[in-house]
Amino acid sequence: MRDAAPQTIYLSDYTPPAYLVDSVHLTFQLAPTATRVISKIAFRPNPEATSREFFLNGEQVELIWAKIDGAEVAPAVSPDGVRMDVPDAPFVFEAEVEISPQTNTALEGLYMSNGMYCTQCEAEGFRKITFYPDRPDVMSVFTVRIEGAEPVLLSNGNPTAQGDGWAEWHDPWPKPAYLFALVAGDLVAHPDQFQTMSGKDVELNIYVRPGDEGKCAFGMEALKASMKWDEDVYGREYDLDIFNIVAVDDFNMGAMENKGLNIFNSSCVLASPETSTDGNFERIEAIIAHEYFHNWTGNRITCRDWFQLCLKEGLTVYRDSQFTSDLRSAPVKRISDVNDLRGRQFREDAGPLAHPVRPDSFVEINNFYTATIYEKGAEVIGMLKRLVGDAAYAKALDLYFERHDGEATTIEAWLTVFEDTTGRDLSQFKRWYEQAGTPRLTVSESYEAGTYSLHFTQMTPPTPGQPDKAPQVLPIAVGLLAEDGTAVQPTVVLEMTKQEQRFKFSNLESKPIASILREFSAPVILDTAALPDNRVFLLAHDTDPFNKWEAGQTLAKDLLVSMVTEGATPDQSFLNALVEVARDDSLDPAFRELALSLPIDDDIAQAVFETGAAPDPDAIFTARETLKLSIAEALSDSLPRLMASCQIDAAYAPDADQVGKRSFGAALLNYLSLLDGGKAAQAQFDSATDMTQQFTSWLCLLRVEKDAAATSDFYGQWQHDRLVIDKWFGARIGAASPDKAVAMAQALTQHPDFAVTNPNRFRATLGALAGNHAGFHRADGSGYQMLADWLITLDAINPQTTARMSAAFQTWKRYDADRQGLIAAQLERILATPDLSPDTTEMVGRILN
Ligand code: 0A1
Ligand code: ZN
Repeated sequence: MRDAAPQTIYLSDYTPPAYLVDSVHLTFQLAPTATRVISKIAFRPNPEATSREFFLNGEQVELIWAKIDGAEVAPAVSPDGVRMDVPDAPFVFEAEVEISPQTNTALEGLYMSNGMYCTQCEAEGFRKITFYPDRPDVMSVFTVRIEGAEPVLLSNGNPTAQGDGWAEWHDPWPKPAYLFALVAGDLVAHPDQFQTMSGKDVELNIYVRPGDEGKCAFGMEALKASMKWDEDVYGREYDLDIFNIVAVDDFNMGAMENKGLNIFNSSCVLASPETSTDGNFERIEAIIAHEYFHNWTGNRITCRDWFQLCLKEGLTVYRDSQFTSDLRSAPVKRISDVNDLRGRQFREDAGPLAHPVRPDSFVEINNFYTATIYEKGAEVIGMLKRLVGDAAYAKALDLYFERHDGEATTIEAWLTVFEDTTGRDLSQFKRWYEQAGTPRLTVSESYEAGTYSLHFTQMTPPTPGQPDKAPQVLPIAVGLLAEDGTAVQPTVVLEMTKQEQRFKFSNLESKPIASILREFSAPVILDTAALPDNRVFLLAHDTDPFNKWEAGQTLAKDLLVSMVTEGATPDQSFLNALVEVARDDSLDPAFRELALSLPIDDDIAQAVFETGAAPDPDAIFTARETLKLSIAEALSDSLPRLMASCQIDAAYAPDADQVGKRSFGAALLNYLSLLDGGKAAQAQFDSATDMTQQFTSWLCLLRVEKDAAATSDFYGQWQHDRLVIDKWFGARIGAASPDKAVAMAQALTQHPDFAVTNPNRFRATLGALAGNHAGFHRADGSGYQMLADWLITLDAINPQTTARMSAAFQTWKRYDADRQGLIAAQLERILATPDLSPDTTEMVGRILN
C-alpha cells in the first residue's frame, strides 16, 4: 500500500480528539513477515470534541477483520487509516491486522534487528502496528499479550503472567501510543535493583544480545545514579515494579523513553573500557539519564500535540545536563554544551532549516527532532531558571508535576505554572518559543566619573517565514574585573527586554574590564567589536570559566579568519596566552583541553561567511593546520612535563578526574605528533590497554598519515565488534586529507562491513564524509555527488535517517557560486527521484528554498 500524500499540519488547526480511549488490549502473534496484531480498544466520545468523525490512523497494515461491540464491520480503508460509523456512546472496537516486521527497513513501528523484534513508535510509528488514534493527547492503559518462540518477551509496565511461548504485560499508567514498546528475542539480562525513596523495590534489567553481557555494568550504574538524582533534585520517584532497557543494533536515533521499557541504540548503552572511549562513556551516562528522566517529563506529563515537542525534550535535555554537571564538572559540561549548541543549533538557526523552538507547522514530524527543539529548548529553560531564580524554579516544577500529572499539555500551561509561581508576566519571554533565529547582541561601553555603562542592542535576523522579529528577554550575566584581575563586581544578571538598553554600574574607582554573558547566560551571538580587545586579559584572568574559555576561542577564531581572508600569521600574544593556560596546574586538565581545542572548520567557515566573504574550505583547512603547528611549537618545551602530569596510576575509570587527564593528554599528544612525526603516538598505540588511549593515539597517527600499520592492526583487533568498527569507518574518513576523503569514503562503502541498512554504519561513513569539511566541499563536487547518491539509495530503505542526513547540505548558501551550483544540482537530483519519501522531500525542499 502506498504512503499517504504529504500534507502540511498547522498548530493553529489543533482540535481535541473526537474519541478517547479507556483501555487497549493487544495480542501479538509474532512471525517475521506475517505478524498478527489483535486489538480490543474501549472508546468513548470526548465531551470536548468538536467533531464526531471516527478515524483511526493505520499505515502499511493489512486489515483482516474489524468489529464494533462484537459485530463485524467493514471500515473504509485508505492509505493512512480507516473510517467508519460508530455509536454515539462508549463502544469497543476490535480488529486483527497483519504486518511484516522483517521487511520493515524504515525502523519505525515493529521491525526486526539481528533476528530480534523491536519497536519504535515515536512520533507516529504506532500506526504501522495497528489501527489507532495515533496522537499524543489520546492516553490509555495498555495490556499486552505476546505470543512468540523467543525466550524474552517484553512490553511496557509490569509483567503479569507468562508461560511457554507467551507473556503478558500491564501498564497501569495511561500513555499515548508513541510510548508503546515491544521486544522479543534471544536476549540476556544484566540484572540489578533499586530501592526508591519510599522504600519500593524496583527490578532493573539491561537486555543485550548474548556476548554483550560484559558491556552493561556502566549503563546500569548510570541508571541507578539517574534514579537517585531525580529523587534528590526533583523529588521524582519511579512508578513501576520493573524498569527494562534493551540494546538494539539497528536504530534511527539514540534511544527511546518507552514507559518502563527504554529501547537504546546499542552504541548509546553498551560500554567497556576496552571498546569505548571516555566520550562514549559520558554520552551513555547522559542518554541513560535523559531517557530515564523522561519518565516524568514526557511520560507522566506528555505533549498535547507534536508542536509541543520541546515541552518534553527541552526540559529533559535541561535535566540531563544538570545531572551531568552535578556528577562531573559543571564548567566543562557548560563549555561542551555551548560548543554543541553553536555547532548544530546556531547553524540550523542561521540557514534554511531555521524554525522556532515550538514550530507552527510541519509536514513530517520526524524532521523536527532537531537541535532547536532539543538544545535551544533546553537553553530556554536555563534562561527561565536564571530569571526566576533557583528557589522559584524548584517551586514551579513541583507545581508543574502536581498540576499536570497524567496530562498531555502545552507550552502555555508550562509558562502559566511559572507565572502562577512567581507572579511574573512571561508573555514577552514566550517569544523564545515562537521566534526562530539566534539574536545578535551588540555591546559598547562608556566610563565617566566612576560610572561604567554597558549599552546593548539586540537584533534577530529574518528566518524562513518570519521576516520581522520583536525584542526578546535576555538574561545577560556580567561581572567586572579590575586591571589586576580582582573582581570589582561579582556576577549579576542584567535583564534586557528592549531592543536597546543601557545598564550602569556606579561608584567604581577606575574603569573596569567587563566579562559579559558569563556561563553563556543566553543563546545569542555576542558582538564585542566596539569594546577594547581584552580577550588576552580575560583568557588569563576571568574567574568565570566559560568566559575564560570563550576569550581564547574568539581569539583563535578571529585569528583563523584573518589567516584565511588576509593571509595573517599566528599571533605571538595569543600563542603565549594559550601556553600559559596549558601550563596552569591550578586549572582542571579537562578545561585546559577545551582551551587548547581550536574551532572546527565548519565554525571557521561560518565566521568567514559572516565577514562577507565566501569561505574557501582548503584555505580554512590549511590555516587550521598552520595554527596547530604554531601552537605545537609554542608548547614544545612544556610538553614533557605536561604529558607526565596526565599519567594515571590507577585502573581505568571513566570518572571526571581521569577523563580530564586523558583528554588533556590526548590534546598534548596530538600537538606532539606534529613535531615528532607520530613517534609518541605509536608508542601509546602499541601499549594502550583501553580504547581511549588506543583510539586517541590512532587518530594522531591517522592525522600524520602514518596510518597503514595501525589502521590494519586496529581493524584486525576489533573486526568482531560492530561498535568499534563504526569508529574505524568514521575516523578514517574524518581524518583523511581533503584530497583523499571522498576516495576513502568510496573505498569504505565497498568494504564488506559497510551496510546501508544499519544507521550507525551509514552515519559513521557518510556522516564522516559530510563532517570532513574540506573533503566534502572539494571544488569538483565529488563529495556532494557521493552523499547525494547514497541519500537516494537510503531513502528507499530508511526515509527518516535519509532526511536527517540531508541536513549536511543546509549551509550551502555560504559557499561560492560554483559550489552553490554543484550543491543545488544534487539537491534537485534528490528531489527528482521517483517515489522520494515525504521526509526527504520536505527536508531537501526546505534546504533548497
Ligand atoms: N524521544 C527520544 C528520541 C527519539 C525521537 C524520535 C524517534 O523516532 C523518530 C526516536 C527516538 C529521545 O528524546 O530520546
Ligand atoms: Zn528526549
